[in-house]
Amino acid sequence: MKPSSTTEKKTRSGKQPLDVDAVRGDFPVLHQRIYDDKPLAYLDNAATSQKPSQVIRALVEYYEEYNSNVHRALHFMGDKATARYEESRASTARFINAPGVRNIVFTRGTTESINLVAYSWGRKFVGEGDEIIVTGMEHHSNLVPWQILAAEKNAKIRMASIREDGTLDMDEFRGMLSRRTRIVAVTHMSNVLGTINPVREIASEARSAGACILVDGAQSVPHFPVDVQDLDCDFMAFSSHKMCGPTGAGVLYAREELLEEMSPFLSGGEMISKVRDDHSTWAELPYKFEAGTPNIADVIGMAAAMEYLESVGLEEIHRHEVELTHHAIRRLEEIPGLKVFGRAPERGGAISFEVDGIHPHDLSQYVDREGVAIRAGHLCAQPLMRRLGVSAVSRASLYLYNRPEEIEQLAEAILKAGKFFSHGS
Ligand code: 7TS
Repeated sequence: MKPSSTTEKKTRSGKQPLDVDAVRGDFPVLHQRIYDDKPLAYLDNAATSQKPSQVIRALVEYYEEYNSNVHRALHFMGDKATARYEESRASTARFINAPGVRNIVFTRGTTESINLVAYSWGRKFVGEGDEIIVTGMEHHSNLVPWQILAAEKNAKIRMASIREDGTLDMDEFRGMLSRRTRIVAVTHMSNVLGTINPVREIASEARSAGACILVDGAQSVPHFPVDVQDLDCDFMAFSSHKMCGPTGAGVLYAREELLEEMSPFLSGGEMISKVRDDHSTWAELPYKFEAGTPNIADVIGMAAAMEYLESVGLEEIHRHEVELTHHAIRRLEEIPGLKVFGRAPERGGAISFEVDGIHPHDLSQYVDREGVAIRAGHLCAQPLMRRLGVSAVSRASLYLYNRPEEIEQLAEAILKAGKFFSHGS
């Protein structure tokens, strides 16, 4: 996918700051005004990101020019769809520096990728008395599949604690590792606290204990360079829609030897080699894990999104987000009665907070009327909410196209909400 001329300039510029105006030019949705002519400030990127024209065009092109099923049709459009679908796999492998395309399984997203591992790997390699280590900051999608597996196998979930500053208690985590540990399932970046976990170190500790490691990359892969070989992880799961791509597509990266040993997850067409009357054999990797007609258009759109992010520069995106996050935290903490959760030194742009006397749902509805989109709720992290001593939080989450003006719009809206709710009017 050809980057826009504006982003093309930035790619060559190395360590220059990200040209946010040029980036915003690529996102049609950001230019609208809502309610009473309020500029839209979209600060709900951890839930899902907006899509640039380059991605939207890739989807339209697929449907207008070569919509066909893949790996079967012996005609012009079928060949083109298959070629683009498989090029997308190569782009994905490059994006996370996987050894090759056999390591890349396309799924519907992070949730499906983790379920795939819990079913196909977990049901084979986790048994009675075995242990699965997770952390207290996991999204439900990296906890519930392990709970189901543990209940089925009489295995045990152990949850490593979060310290006061929002970082993982590494000493406790090390103490939990033992010969009974089968897998460590850890988020790379918390969708609540923004904490970036030391995944390379966790992987190396897990490996020394003879355990596997799965990294939930839903909030990391979209925001900074992730190299699965450098991290030395066994599994990495992430979603297209959080990285400027379409919904309904995602990735499971896995080591080849693990994929070889694992049983299929879904079965039927596409994933077989030979089908006899009473048994079947499986297709080569990664097709053994891609039963049925895949989400062709959205996988192609996801690869266009990766190419877009590469053209802007993942380092540049991360630097921009970290700077804006520090600015946002400083600005928000000037607001009386506002408390930000999480103080990890290594962090990204998911900023959760509470405001005295205002329920997070009321706050998010109020700031919405001021044009600001944030999220409120337990953020699919109920165990973490319990540890924070709250039932819900408000969260602003940032991405490459956000600007300080939007932080100001949020701060002003919260101040206005404070006055509104204290007067009870
Ligand atoms: N893991 C993390 C760390 C996440 O933040 C999310 C989604 C998921 C897994 C699940 O991803 P999915 O694409 O399969 O749904 N997080 C959020 C959020 O923070 N607000 O809405 C969705």
